[in-house]
Amino acid sequence: MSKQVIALVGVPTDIGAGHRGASMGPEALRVAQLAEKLRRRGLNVIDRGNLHGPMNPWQPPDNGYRHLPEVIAWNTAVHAAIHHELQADRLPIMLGGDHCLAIGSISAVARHCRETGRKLRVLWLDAHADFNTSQVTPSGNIHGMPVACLCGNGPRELVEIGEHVPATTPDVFRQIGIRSVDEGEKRLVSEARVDIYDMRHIDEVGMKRTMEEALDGLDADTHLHVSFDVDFLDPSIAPGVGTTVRGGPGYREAQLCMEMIADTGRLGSLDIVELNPAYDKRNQTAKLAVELVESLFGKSTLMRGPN
Ligand code: EXY
Ligand code: MN
Ligand code: MN
Ligand code: MN
Repeated sequence: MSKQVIALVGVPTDIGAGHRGASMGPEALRVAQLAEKLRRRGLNVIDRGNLHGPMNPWQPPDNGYRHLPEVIAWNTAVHAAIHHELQADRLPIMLGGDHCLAIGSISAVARHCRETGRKLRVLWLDAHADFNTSQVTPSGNIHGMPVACLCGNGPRELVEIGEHVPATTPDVFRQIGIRSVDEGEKRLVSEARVDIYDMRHIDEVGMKRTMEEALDGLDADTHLHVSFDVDFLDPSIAPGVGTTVRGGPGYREAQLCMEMIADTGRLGSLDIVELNPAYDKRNQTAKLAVELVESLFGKSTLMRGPN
C-alpha cells in the first residue's frame, strides 16, 4: 500500500441531502489538512481538486425523487473520475458531498473489480442503511437510497451508471453502526439480506468482534471499499452532519474500527461523505474525520509500532 498514490477527488454538492451544507465538505477536509496529514505518514497524495456539476435547485420531490437529473449528472462525473484513478492504479478518496455520490464511486469500484478479476467488499459505516426506494422513502432524498440503487433498485439512469446492471449485489456490503432505518426500508434490507451490524450488535459483542465479523473472508484478491458517512459517529463527537442520530460509536470505538480495517492491508478506495460544516463548530468534525482517516491508513493510536 505504501507505494500507492492516493488521489483526492472533491465533490462539492448536497444535491441528494435534506439539509444544505455538505457541499462545503471537501473544503473543510482540506482545511483540516487531510492531504498534509497523510503525506506526513509517508504517503504520496495528489489533490485533483473538485468535480463540477449542476447547482442545487432546492425543489420538492418529483415522483419520489428530489433532484434526480442533478443527482444523475453529479454521479456520472464521480463514476468517470473514480474509475480513471483506479485504472491508473491510484487509491481514490472521494471527498463528499452527500452520500448519494456513493452511487458513482462504488459503481466505478465495482466496474474496476470486474475488469481486474477482483472481489469487492464494501464497508458501509453509517447511522442509516440508505436502502430506500421511491416507493418507501419518507423524504425523496436520494442520499437515503444509494445502496438500493447500486443493487439495482432505483431509477434506471442511476442503476445503469456502472455499465453493468446491477452495479453490485447486497452480499458485498457490511453495514456498521446502523441505528436509523425507516419502516419500509427495514423490509427491503431484510428481503435483500443485507449484512447489518447495528448499534445493538456493537453494544452486545463490542466493536472488536463486530469488525472481525465484517472483515471475515477477505483475501489477497479482495478490493476493500470504505464508505464513511460521518453520521456513523456519535453526534457528541461529530456534530457537523445534517442527519445526526444519537447512540453512535464513540471516539475509541471509531478508532478501533479504522485500525482494524488498516490492519487488513486491503483498503482500495474510500468515500468521506455527509460532513456538513454548516452544522459544525471550529471544524471539529472535519478534524476528527481526518484523524480517523489517518488511522485507516495505518496510524495506530496504540504503542504497537512507529507512529
Ligand atoms: N432514511 C432517511 C431518508 O431516506 O430520508 C434518512 C436518510 C439519511 C441518509 C444519510 C446520510 O446517510
Ligand atoms: Mn487496481
Ligand atoms: Mn449515508
Ligand atoms: Mn447516514
